[in-house]
Amino acid sequence: MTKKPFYITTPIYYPSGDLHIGHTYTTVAADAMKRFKTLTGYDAYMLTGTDEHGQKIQKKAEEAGVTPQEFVDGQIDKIKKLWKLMNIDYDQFIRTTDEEHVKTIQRIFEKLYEQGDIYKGKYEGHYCTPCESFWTDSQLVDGCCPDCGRPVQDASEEAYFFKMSKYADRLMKYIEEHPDFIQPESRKNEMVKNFLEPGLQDLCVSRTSFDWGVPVTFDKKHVVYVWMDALPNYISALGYLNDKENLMDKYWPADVHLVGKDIIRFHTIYWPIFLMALGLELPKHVYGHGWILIKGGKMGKSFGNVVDPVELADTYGVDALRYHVLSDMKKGADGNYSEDMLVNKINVNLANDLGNLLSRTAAMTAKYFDGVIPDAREEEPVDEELISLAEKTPGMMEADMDNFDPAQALEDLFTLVSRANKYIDETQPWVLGKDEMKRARLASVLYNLTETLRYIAVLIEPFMPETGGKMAQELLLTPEERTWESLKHFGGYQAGKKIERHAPLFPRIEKKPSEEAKEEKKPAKKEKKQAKKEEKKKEEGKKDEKITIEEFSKPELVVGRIVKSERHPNADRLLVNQVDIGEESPRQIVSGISQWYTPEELTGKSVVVCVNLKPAKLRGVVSDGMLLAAEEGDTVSLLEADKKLSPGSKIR
Ligand code: ME8
Repeated sequence: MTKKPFYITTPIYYPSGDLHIGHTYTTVAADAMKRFKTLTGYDAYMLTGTDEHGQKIQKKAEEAGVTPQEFVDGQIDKIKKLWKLMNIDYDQFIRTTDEEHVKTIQRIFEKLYEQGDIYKGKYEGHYCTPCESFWTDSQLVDGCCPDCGRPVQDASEEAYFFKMSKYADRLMKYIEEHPDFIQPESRKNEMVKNFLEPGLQDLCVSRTSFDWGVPVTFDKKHVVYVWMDALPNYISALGYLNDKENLMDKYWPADVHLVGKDIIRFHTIYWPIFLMALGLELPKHVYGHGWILIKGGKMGKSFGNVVDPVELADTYGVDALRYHVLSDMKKGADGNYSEDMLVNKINVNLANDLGNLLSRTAAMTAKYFDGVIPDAREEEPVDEELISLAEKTPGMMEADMDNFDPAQALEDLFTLVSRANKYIDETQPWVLGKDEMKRARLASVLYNLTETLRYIAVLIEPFMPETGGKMAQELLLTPEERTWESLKHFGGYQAGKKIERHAPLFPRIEKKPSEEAKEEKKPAKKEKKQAKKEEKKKEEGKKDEKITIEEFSKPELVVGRIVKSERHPNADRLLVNQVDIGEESPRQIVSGISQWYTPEELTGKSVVVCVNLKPAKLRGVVSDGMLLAAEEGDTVSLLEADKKLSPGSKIR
């Protein structure tokens, strides 16, 4: 059966300096989409590359004292290395200096000139070099570029023009008839209101004031305007009007051009009009994502706040970085980057939620079944919710990805991770393990967890390929167990394999939050005082209330031993404790006691633990239980239990 093609592109990057995590977002998102489509059975093809002509690059080369060609040649390796590091599985890397691309541009220019869409005239206006954009007087904002706010240069020169106005009505009609062409909707409205409705002016498509560009074949002192050179990369890569292999029939029209919101205008106005003039179909979708912001502002060299993806990937791992950027950029909105947020996500979502799910399941399988899950089954109603969520998750994620929303797809996947963690709490395998009669049930519980982990391993791979691979390795998944089809019905995991325990998927990161983060997170003194007052009032009221013995037995109290304690990554007041309560692995319990205890003092203490408190996230870290303490004046002391009592002993 021939697979359905899916063609996805990233913008081609200016090789004018180091790429930052903002650029990385577009490429990682495109890669995740390509991999997801491949998983679901498509013949997915991804294009990326570099946009190498134009005044900006020529200037950079002059500054560096080399020719423009030498300058761009010197940048390519670095960019390709970055994509390799980020695990980008692109199919083609195009450079606008490639001979075949240049051919395409020259032929397009000739064709459009011959058919009368391009004509010669004189350009009088302004040019913004950083944006490589022309502006008329009325388009300037306070005399500066309306896109980036920087000063513009006066430009007056003989030039070729493209008749944009001729196609404006057709484009407007197309946008109306294809409401999902420009996504998200807010960007569509912006384009229509700000550019199409006021009317399009003819576009200047050649320059004579510099020469680093594709020469116009019939008028050599002109080079083609850099956007008319860059946009057709999407078709020159497929062999349009050049001598490369013809992939146009297979992949054109593109399924999606993924671009940042700053260049959506070029992709939804200029590009479709050029395509109409060439008699080609328009791309099915143009998706304009937001920006990754730093402290609410744009990232860029000129702002002095670029974040280097190579450094971050080296420090925290590629998948953690991929996860951070993908989950952060909600559909249509800007994302935010901070190192504290990244560390927090690693500790909470990756180490705690996902990593622990795998390690707890593997540890219990090792303990109770010597690492081999037997085929015994004994289902109970509590399994139903987990199973049906696992079966629903692939479809939900597919819909999210078709909606260009990797952040939502990851959220859906991590809902399954949380559900599986909750299932461990509900089924309490460590209790089942104590009863010989419950072995079949215990096997079922561990099977269900392993099978859920298989779903997670397969579904996480497009987003975090290394993690998916590691999980598959630990669970000994066969190629058949890693297919989309195998996720149709819960139960595809072949029992009987002996699982070995591996190193944690994501080790917790010990990192002091920045001073600034600390300040932000401190509750105001006044709020604290008020909360204390209210609590005191409540406590006083309670003294007179009597409760029944049934009510008293509601909290389940046991003896616990603190095996490890550390400071919370984001809150000064809190300590994150690992407490042995006689379960398979220690419980993580967060307590607001750092004012009275150091982590070292706590380690080894026998304490009283309430174990059936609903788990909660405290400043992003899950707390599953509560340590009991007494309060006297301004001091808080933990209730300690006799050291002779073993962890897990019930307190009544
Ligand atoms: O625009 N957050 O190249 P480019 C998210 N050559 N995305 C960001 C970002 C940020 N902080 N900063 C930049 C060009 N980007 C042209 C494209 S395509 C035919 C030609 C995104 O290297 C930006 O929005 O300046 C754009 O989509 C991409 O990085 C490349 O930017």
